[in-house]
Amino acid sequence: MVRVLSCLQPTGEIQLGNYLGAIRRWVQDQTPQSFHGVVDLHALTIPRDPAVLRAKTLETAQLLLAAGLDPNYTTIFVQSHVPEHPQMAWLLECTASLGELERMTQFKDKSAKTEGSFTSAGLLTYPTLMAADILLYDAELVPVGDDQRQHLELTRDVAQRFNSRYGTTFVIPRAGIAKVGARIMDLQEPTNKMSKSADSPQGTVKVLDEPKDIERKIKRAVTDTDGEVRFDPVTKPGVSNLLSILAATTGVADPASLAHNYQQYGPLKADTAAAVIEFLAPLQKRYHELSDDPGHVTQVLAAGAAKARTVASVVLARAKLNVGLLPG
Ligand code: ATP
Ligand code: LTN
Repeated sequence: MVRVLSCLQPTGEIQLGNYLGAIRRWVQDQTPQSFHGVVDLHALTIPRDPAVLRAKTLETAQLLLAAGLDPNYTTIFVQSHVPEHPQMAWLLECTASLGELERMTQFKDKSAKTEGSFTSAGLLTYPTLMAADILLYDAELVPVGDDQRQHLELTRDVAQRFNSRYGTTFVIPRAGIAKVGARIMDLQEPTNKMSKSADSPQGTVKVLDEPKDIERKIKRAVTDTDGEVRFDPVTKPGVSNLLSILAATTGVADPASLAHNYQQYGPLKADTAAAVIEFLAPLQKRYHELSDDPGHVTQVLAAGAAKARTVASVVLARAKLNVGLLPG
């Protein structure tokens, strides 16, 4: 059984891209070797309202349960409940180079957005905390969306460097990126990825959106003026995004193969909206059922943190010993 780990940030309401690119596959492939975290420490790279962060952390965990992660198999935990994460992150911060971290596109994009105001040091060191999340669990496979490819490469490089400096310590993980749905784009700006923290309410389908809102957002999605339905993400990003969403929500392996069913954009949008609504309905129903029992998720997270620590503490002890820290 392959050890799997992947996480998501409690930075907003989960959107369709998170679900199609990541969470759905966590659910399909879950085994007793699966670990999934709500990474609240990562969310602190930008100042947040404390009450909102706390609420979003719980809501995110609840959504993972509603999506079908079963705590009888999968370990679901909150990152800050497992103190091994920031400890390991320091060892990895001292293994990554400044240049490597400065070259991360996520750092460049996000620091450009905050330029002139406050840019936290955590935004730069974010990828070493992410590497700690992964390496602490001896994870072999990390199922993520396409935007995380570069962070996974960095994790591998840092793990290999640590192993060659201090002797074999870490398992070298690989990224698992979906063939369809790995990069869902914003409906209003289809050259940007859909993101839960972007300020684009009409371009983002939240997984808990009402059917009428989903329909409106998809029907108003930006396309182009040439009128031909064709899968070509470079010259026709909007139309290709709709075809990708339709393929991913109806279990079709090749979005290009759907294009010939449509002569106009209207029917493509209508079918895509219907497919998304149907696809999200079971998750929405379970989410509302779970909301009636908020104590349940708290219990799941307490048990998850305890289980996560049994694994993470062993790997952290191994890394501390190898790097030369005196056992306490
Ligand atoms: P933020 O906007 O705060 O950066 P996000 O919406 O990008 O958040 P994360 O919590 O950072 O989401 O990511 C959780 C998982 O969802 C990751 O594996 C990420 O690759 C995946 N993911 C995020 N956006 C998309 C998208 N548009 N298409 C496919 N996968 C995505
Ligand atoms: N950086 C990721 C979230 C994340 C993650 C991880 C993903 C933090 N730690 C460990 C996989 C494994 C993001 O921004 N989507």
